[in-house]
Amino acid sequence: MKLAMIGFGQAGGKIVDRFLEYDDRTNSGIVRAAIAVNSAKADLIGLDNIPQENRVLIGQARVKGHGVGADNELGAEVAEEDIDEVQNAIDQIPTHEVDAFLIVAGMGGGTGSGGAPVLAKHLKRIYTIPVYGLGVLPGTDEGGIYTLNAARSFQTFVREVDNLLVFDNDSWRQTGESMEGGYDQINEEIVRRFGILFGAGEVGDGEDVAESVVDSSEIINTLSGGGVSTVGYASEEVELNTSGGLLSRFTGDDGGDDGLDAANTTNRITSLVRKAALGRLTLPCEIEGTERALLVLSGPSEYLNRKGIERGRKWLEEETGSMEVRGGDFPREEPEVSAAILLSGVTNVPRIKRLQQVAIEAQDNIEDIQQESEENLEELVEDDEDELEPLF
Ligand SMILES: Nc1nc2c(ncn2[C@@H]2O[C@H](COP(=O)(O)OP(=O)(O)OP(=O)(O)O)[C@@H](O)[C@H]2O)c(=O)[nH]1
Ligand SMILES: [Mg+2]
Repeated sequence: MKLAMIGFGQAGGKIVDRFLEYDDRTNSGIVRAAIAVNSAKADLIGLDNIPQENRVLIGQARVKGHGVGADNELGAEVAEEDIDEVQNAIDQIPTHEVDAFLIVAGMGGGTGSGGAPVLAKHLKRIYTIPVYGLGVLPGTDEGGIYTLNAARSFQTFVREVDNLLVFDNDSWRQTGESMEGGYDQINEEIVRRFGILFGAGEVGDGEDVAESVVDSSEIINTLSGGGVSTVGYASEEVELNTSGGLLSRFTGDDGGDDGLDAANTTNRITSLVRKAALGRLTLPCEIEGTERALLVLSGPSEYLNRKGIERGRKWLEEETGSMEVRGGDFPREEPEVSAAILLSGVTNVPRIKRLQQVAIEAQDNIEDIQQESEENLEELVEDDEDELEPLF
């Protein structure tokens, strides 16, 4: 499906920037337009792929391009004050060609955390197409203010969007690696998972269009009804053979008449589906109790058989207890077969329960935290005296 992506704050901007690169590399055609919004000028300048005219600096009058220093109330205020500037950028994109908006933001900082829900509310009022969020939760070691920001923003964001897709940095931290270095890998994981999912509804004309291909309406229906979503993923390599067909390195198949053994293909698909659902999710949770799910099997069409997808789908119905599990394929000439599973409306999420607890407890020591964030802001404005190249 075609998305208008808006990255809010630093994490959001970097991830949308990365989606553009993924789109180019894989020809997936999911990013119809990309916009970055930030209160920090340096973060906007640091982006690689988002067009200059789609980079919107907000809050200039208040924070002079220095960011809001993890104060998400200030983030929300500057977003409200400058919403027209964001809308001006959106006015330049062909929204009639877009299936949905996707607002991407880190929930732990100030700009994205405060601003993303404000933008979601604004877009919902103006447009009829769905507005989805992709919210990134901070690592638990980032400190109290980040956790508190996430706890508060999460509640607002999930209420304002049609569905909130979540990625939890905390469960993706690489041991022994700095978070900054780790972000590169994490962002790659984010774009791969969500890219395959949204890309499934975007099979081009010349491509192999089977009956069971997933289309955008199935993605939209799975996301409709709201709540929080998480994505599971697993893949297996397959080898290209010299005659242009493909051979599996698992089956050892010699490429007889139809190339592959159907029973073997079915078994491989069902085990991939299990791996995807029971392995690490973008937001770890119990899959039982999920309201709706979508299974996307992608890879060369000779590896995708309907029986395998059907079995995987049934298995997901049993595991989740959901009566609404969709499934289909996404033919792609890549040397791998992958299963991506969207679990929408998940109910049993330990991380979110903890965040809600934090939000409640924080009412008690709110003043300390406000103090901390004011100091952060002062520091930021003080040490950034050297002028940056003007961007606008
Ligand atoms: N996955 C991922 N998470 C990131 C990245 N950069 C930052 N984060 C996370 O996002 C949170 C918010 O950070 P930023 O996006 O820098 O904050 P901001 O929205 O720019 O807000 P301010 O800097 O306070 O104005 C952090 O606490 C991190 O958890 C990134 O590149 N990838
Ligand atoms: Mg920032």
